Amino acid sequence: PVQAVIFDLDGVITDTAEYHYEAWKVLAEELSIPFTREFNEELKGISRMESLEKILVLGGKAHGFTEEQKNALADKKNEHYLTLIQNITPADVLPGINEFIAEIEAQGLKIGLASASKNAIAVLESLGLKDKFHVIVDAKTVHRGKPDPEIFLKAARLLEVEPGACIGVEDAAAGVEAIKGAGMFAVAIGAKELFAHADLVYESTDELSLEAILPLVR
Ligand code: G16
Ligand code: MG
Repeated sequence: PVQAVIFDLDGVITDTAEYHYEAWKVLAEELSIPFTREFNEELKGISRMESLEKILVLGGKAHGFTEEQKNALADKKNEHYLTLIQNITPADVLPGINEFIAEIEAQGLKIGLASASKNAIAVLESLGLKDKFHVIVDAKTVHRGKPDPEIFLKAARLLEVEPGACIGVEDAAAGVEAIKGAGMFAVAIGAKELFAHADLVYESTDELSLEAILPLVR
C-alpha cells in the first residue's frame, strides 16, 4: 500500500518559473543573449548551472567563459532570484495543493520534497508549508540532478518507505523520468503529450485527488 507522497516544488507546489525567468532574462540581456519564455520552459527541473550552460549555448557563447566566470554569473542570477522570491506568500500555493496535502495527512501518509532548487527551504518557508514535510531533499544534498532518480530515492530512504510505496508528483519531463527510475508511481502536472512515461497526468494541480490516485497504484 501507498505510504508516502513525494513532491517536486517549482511548478507543483508553487510557480517560481516566472521568477527564474525574470532573473535569467536580466542576465541574458547583459550577455546580449535573446532569452524567451519559451526557452525558459526547457530549464524546468534543471539545475542552476545546467540552466546557465543551456543559455550560453543558446547565445553561441558556450566556450567563452572560465568555470570561475560561470560561477559568478550563476551567483548573480541567484542574487536577483532571491530578491524576487521575497514576494512569495501563502497565497502563492498553487490551486488544490493545500487540499491535496490535507487529504494525504488525513490518510496518515508521509510527505516528502524532492526539489532541484537550492532555495527550496526558503520558498517552502515563505509559503508557510515547511512544517508539513517530514523530509526535504534539495539540490544541496544530492550528487546527481533529475532525471537521475537519486533525489527521489533519497527522500524515500529518509522517510523509511520503500520506493514502490511512494507516489511522486512532478511538472517536468526530467522529473517524471527520475520518479519512474526510482520505481515509484508518477503523477505529472501539465499537458498529456509531454508525459508519455507518467502513470497519470493532470492538466492542473487543482485536479489532484488522493482518493482517485490510490486505486491506480498496485
Ligand atoms: C527548480 C526549477 C528549475 C531551477 C532549479 C534550480 O527545480 O524547476 O528551473 O533551475 O530548481 O533552482 P535554484 O537556482 O533555486 O537552485 P524543481 O525540481 O523544484 O522543479
Ligand atoms: Mg518542477
